Amino acid sequence: MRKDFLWGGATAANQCEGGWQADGRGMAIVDVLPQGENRLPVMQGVMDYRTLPEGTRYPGRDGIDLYGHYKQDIALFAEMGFRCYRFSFSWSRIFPTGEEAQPNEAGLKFYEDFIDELLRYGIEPIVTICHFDLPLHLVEKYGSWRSRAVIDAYLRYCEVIFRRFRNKVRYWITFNEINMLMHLPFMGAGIRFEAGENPLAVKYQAAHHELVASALATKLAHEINPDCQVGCMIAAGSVYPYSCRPEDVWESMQKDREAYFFIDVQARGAYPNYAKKLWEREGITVDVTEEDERILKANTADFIALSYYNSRCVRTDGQGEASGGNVFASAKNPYLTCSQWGWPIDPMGFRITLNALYDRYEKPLFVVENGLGAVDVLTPERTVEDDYRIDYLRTHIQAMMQAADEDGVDIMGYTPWGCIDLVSATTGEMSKRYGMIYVDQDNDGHGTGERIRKKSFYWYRDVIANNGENL
Ligand code: BGP
Repeated sequence: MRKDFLWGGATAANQCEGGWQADGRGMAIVDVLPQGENRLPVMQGVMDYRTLPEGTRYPGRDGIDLYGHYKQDIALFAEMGFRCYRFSFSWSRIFPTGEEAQPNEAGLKFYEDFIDELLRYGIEPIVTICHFDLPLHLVEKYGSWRSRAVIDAYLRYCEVIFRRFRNKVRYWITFNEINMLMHLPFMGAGIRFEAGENPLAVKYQAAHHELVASALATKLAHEINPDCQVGCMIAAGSVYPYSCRPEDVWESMQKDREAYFFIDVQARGAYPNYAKKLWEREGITVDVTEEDERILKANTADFIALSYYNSRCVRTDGQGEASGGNVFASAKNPYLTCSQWGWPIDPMGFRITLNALYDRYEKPLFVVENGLGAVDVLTPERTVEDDYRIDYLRTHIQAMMQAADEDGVDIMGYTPWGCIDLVSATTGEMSKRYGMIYVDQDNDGHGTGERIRKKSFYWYRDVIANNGENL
């Protein structure tokens, strides 16, 4: 385990910030993700949010009002002993349409005050530049990342924040879970499909533009501050073959490659042959210029950030049940129990995933999301006895420490997801809680907004104080 291991927590603007109309902020993707049954088709890019009925609620707009509570919330993070805090900037707070000649000073000032508050407590800011977040204007005008124009808009935004926070932010992450573009294209990257389009071709072209943008942002960040580190990030989780049937093993390898594809480019600097072959087979032409190839090669990521919630499993015999509730299709793994949302619980899979990533890339890893979404009950004593969450975190931290101490995987830090309860990305609801801090708010946005320490709050405070030695 590194001596300077960065223990902390993670959130993102799109799920907790609120203040969606404050200080000149422009509309963003999250502002049009509805609550209820229309959420999934909108996130998948197969339903246009402009056709949603009157009266639809958009829970991401209000989040948990971190915007109005950040001093109080950061004080609670400091009380837990956080050494770092991962959060994201809302792009449209800084460039409301993405195309202004000058940034919105009020938006920059908000993040400056926010970062100063963290630094006052000695908490290292880890900033995700784009966490499922894009000014809606860029979606409407250009069709989002399918257009090269969005690379320029992203780089203008990057330049402004890299310069403004040059002396305050040392760790940047270019895109949250970049591979989510393949699974939930509108939520992840603002991609909505038009009739007659080949969705796979659109997604790979958008992915290419994000990859070039990520490489150019890495270059720019290093030019502006040679001491900063820029990471890429994937939704990770090894894919197991259900059996030793060679077809199962082959299929698990293909599924793993869906995520590796992005990191192969971001960490190694070139498109892997298996991707080029896949494009050929699918009749897809991705517009990749020689200049793009040079950019990708010359500007690889300094570290690989990842989220890990669960492993996955594939079987090719057409038998058995599917594991429910996850955006990644998976066969049910009979050796694992599942969360209330059907996500398998697999701490050993975490160790396997960390080893697999480190073997493949030999770059430092940063675990920037992990955790258990669960329904919490506030007791009459106004506390939450979340032993199930403590169990999940304990076993996962153990697995991570084994990867570091016994297997030699270089891990920079650990920031469990949703350290304060926030709006769930996939369900859009509050009832799927990850936090060590309870927020008194229900699925319809009602509640006092009061922040309450859960049992896991005190447990995690001790974990950090002991540097993970006493779980
Ligand atoms: C990841 C996202 C987060 C977060 C988390 C949990 O994919 O990066 O934004 O929400 O998953 O997912 P959910 O909120 O759907 O339980």
